[in-house]
Amino acid sequence: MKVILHVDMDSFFSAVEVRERPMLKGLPVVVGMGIEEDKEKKRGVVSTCSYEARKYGIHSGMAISEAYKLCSDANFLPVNRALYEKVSEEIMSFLRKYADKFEQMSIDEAFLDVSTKIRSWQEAKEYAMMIKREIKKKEGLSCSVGVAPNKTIAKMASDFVKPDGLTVVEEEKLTDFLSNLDVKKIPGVGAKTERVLKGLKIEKIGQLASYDVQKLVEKFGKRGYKLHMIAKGIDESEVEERGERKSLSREMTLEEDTRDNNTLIETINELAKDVYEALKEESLIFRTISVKVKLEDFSICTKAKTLKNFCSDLSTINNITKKLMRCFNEDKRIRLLGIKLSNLKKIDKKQKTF
Ligand code: TTP
Ligand code: MG
Repeated sequence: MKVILHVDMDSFFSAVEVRERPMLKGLPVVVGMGIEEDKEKKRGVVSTCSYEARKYGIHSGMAISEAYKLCSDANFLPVNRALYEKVSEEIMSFLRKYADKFEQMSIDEAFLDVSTKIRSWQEAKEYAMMIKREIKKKEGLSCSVGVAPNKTIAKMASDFVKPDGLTVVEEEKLTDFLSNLDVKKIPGVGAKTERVLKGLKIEKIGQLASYDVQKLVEKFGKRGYKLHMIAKGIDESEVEERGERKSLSREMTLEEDTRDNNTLIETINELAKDVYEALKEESLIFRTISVKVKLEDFSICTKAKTLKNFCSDLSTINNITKKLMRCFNEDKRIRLLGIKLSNLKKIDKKQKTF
């Protein structure tokens, strides 16, 4: 049998802050950007908050000023990212030991494929309980765990009971679990998709599962098919360890060797756009840009620039590649152009604020 665990820490940033300051235990705590610079709490955004603060309606992504209106007595703390990253690393390396295959999804969540270690759903439940206990003992933090036959259902299961939850969805109970959940519980279904589905009179996952798949494909393209599969509880994706990427590059061989400036600029613009899209897709930021040129005689030259700060915007990629291009003042015609971004760093995908 296939058994996947999804572990997600509870109110992660604020739980770490509370652990460091036990006096805050049981109180509303809001962690957010821009708090230290702005005593009036007018600017900045909530990164997360304790469950006590959530009772007042405060949530991630909300303006600090709004959170302040909802609960002015809450403890407002600045983001101490280095600390959360250190705690996250400890948790992840601990979790990795308990998995056949391990995949970290963000600063506070991971998938564990534990299939070879488990022979029944009861055993799977006990295994998850042991992991929860160990994290509590080692880190003093609580998490919620979903156990299921695949990744997507495991993720939905960890969200089902929170905080300190444990939800096991056995293979045979998949349909029961899914059918009455709102479609927005499917990972990746945001307000926009939810609205479109509502327009089709689809509100529950059960309705999505029995909807004509062709009509979903007409509306959403390939994604319609994927949504339908997930609604039926099917997800074949594997838990995969993500190796750290060292660089991201795109190259293009020109239709013919040329020195024509317009063609070169057009190509470099296209490459910049491609590499930028890939950077965004993988939630990376960069410090170094290189431009590679292969000449008509197949000789290769590269020029690179390393920036002072990490960067992720298209205009910087465009400006610097153009400047680097000017350094190639050979007479020979150009056969191939390439852009490489390196010195990469991962940012948190679900994080809207830094
Ligand atoms: P989440 O796991 O989404 O939230 P959480 O752990 O705070 O709460 P929950 O108990 O519901 O899991 O995100 C993990 C951390 O990522 C969170 O503690 C703070 C950060 N984060 C942001 O900085 N901005 C955001 O918009 C979100 C959603 C999270
Ligand atoms: Mg979390």
